[in-house]
Amino acid sequence: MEENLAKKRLYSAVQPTNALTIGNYIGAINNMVALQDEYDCTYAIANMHAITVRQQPAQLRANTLSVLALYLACGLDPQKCTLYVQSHVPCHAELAWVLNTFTYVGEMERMTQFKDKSAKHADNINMGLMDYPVLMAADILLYKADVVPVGIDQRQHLEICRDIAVRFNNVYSPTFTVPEGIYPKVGAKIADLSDPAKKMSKSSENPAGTIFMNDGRDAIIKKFRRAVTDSDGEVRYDPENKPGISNLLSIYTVFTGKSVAQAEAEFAGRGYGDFKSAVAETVADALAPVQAEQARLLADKGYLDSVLAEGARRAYKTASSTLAKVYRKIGFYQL
Ligand code: AQP
Repeated sequence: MEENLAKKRLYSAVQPTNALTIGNYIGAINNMVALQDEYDCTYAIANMHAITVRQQPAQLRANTLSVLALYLACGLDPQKCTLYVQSHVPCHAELAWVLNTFTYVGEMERMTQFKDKSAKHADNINMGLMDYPVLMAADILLYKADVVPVGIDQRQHLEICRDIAVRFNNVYSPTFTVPEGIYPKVGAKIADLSDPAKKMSKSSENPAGTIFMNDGRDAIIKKFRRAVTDSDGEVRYDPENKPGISNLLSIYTVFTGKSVAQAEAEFAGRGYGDFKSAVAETVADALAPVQAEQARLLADKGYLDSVLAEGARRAYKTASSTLAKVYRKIGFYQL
């Protein structure tokens, strides 16, 4: 499969920082799968982003294959989309360097994720952590993406990517496609089960509030049973006043395909205990076949490597042509 000129281009990525969560699934992967027929899709495993916080090398390597196997197990089809590892395409680092010269230090200091991660990793506030949005802009712009499906937590980074692209285009001539974000209608920000004010995150210090895609049935049921709710007893979608219940409703509707109204009607007059059990059973049932398929794929390293080799080849073709254009425009002497 080569670049499809008839379709709009789409780019998204996930960091192999840990086992993924149902937040990553609902906010990103679910949409990535749904959109793979409609768009010309490129999906990365963002290991260069991952090292902005300290990683165990062996674990990072293992997580990289794990994310690929999960992509495939969730239904991404390597015949339809390009699946690759970010560090296999050197153009990302090269374009990020150029884009750094179009980005202001003050803008990066204001990024919410930089502030959050600086607080969390106070002993390692490295330049990469601050430069994360510029590398992300390079990722997206290299593939001329028209659209980027991400969770709401990435909105600020996507806005800065658009600003950098417009800035560059204004200084030279139109070079970059300015991308639009696609945010899920439900579940754009799945909350931590034990603290609904916090985003569910794969590197949270409190795994009790996080459902990992590889959690077993017992762990899933236990975590949902302990999910923080409220005292009014009504299963109703009201994110402001009932964040815990609304979060569970988002999770339930995504995994069942039911609407919020249908789910509210289903649990009208029933207690939170019933509702939590139903959400837990639904998620456990949905994840079991994905986990089995992921395990089967992980046992076939030869196949996974072949998907990544083909993905890197295709990704490099598009990325290197964008980079060559940028180098020409900015006046880098070419041989
Ligand atoms: N809780 C969430 N709800 C909805 N979407 C989410 N995403 C992450 N958490 C949620 C979306 O998942 C995609 C991949 O995220 P990432 O790997 O780039 O890292 P992240 O956004 O920083 O997610 P994590 O889980 O919190 O990772 P760590 O702990 O490594 O920082 C993105 O599209 C994101 O929006």
